[in-house]
Amino acid sequence: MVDKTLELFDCGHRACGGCGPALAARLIMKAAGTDTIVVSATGCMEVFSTPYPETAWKVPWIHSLFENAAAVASGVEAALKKQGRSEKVVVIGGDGATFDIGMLCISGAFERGHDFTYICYDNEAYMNTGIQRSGATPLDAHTTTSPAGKCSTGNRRPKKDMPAILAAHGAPYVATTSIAYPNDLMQKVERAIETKGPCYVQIHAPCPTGWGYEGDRTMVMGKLAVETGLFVLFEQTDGTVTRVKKVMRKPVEEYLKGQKRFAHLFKPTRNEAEIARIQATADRNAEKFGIDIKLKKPVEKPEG
Ligand SMILES: Cc1ncc(C[n+]2csc(CCOP(=O)(O)OP(=O)(O)O)c2C)c(N)n1
Ligand code: SF4
Ligand SMILES: [Mg+2]
Repeated sequence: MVDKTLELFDCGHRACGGCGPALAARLIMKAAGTDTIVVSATGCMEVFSTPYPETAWKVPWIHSLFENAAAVASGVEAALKKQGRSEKVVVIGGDGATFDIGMLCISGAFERGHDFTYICYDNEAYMNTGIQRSGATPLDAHTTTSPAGKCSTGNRRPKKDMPAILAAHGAPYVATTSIAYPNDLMQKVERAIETKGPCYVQIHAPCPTGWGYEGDRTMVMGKLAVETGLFVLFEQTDGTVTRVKKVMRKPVEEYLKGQKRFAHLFKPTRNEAEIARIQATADRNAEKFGIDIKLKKPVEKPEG
């Protein structure tokens, strides 16, 4: 059992106030423990946590390129195996590193069956280089490469289903979680690390700077993504969904209207059609994973 009181991702890093990925790093390390080697892809987390010659990481940590963290981790894992060592390898990459540029290396590593845990902190765009869209950017979000304006309502494509892609590689454990549910996050990271073989955990990690909200609302944003059904928390073992977080669903509007990246859906006029498309995404998620809490109908008493 890992000692979760230890802070292996220390204070003093340079993330923005209210940074979801910074909280993700802290919780990941609480769950992973001291016997861990971290491989970190280029991105916000790597940049804000290791301004040379300082580091916030209290475990061995290696920086890979933007695109090859899974290949570097494969080599580290193979070397540890050869030396008969027991440290666990944890790869951490942003959504750009994971959904887009690192896909080839991730696919290869999962197919070869390396024993590591790949964690994607999903802040839904390339934040470190100025908020460009990625394969994880949701429908209609404004980014600098999917600008909303006269001719566009923002990002035209739905979010890529990365957990399904890695489950299709035969990953023994695939899970989604959120920084807004710290115990859920730590349990899933621990389970992934304990499971032999290549495992995947996707952490929804709101970014106040890229999404356009005040940093003290990060937990609220994380919770609303789950409560609206736009980000489903589930666990999948050997290809079968074994656990989902059920919710009393709220309309997607409650999540969208608090973020500047969706402001064009409400001003100067409400864009009912696009809000309905996003609601339909949440409805499909709810149907697919059965997340809706169904209240029992009150028993009608006979009159008289
Ligand atoms: C081959 C290559 N292309 C582009 C870059 C520039 N680059 C560095 S970080 C980054 C964005 C990272 O996005 P993501 O993985 O989502 O992490 P985030 O910054 O959002 O935390 C980019 C494009 C790079 N370092 N290497
Ligand atoms: S831009 Fe977003 S992800 Fe990057 S440090 Fe700031 S809050 Fe964190
Ligand atoms: Mg990102």
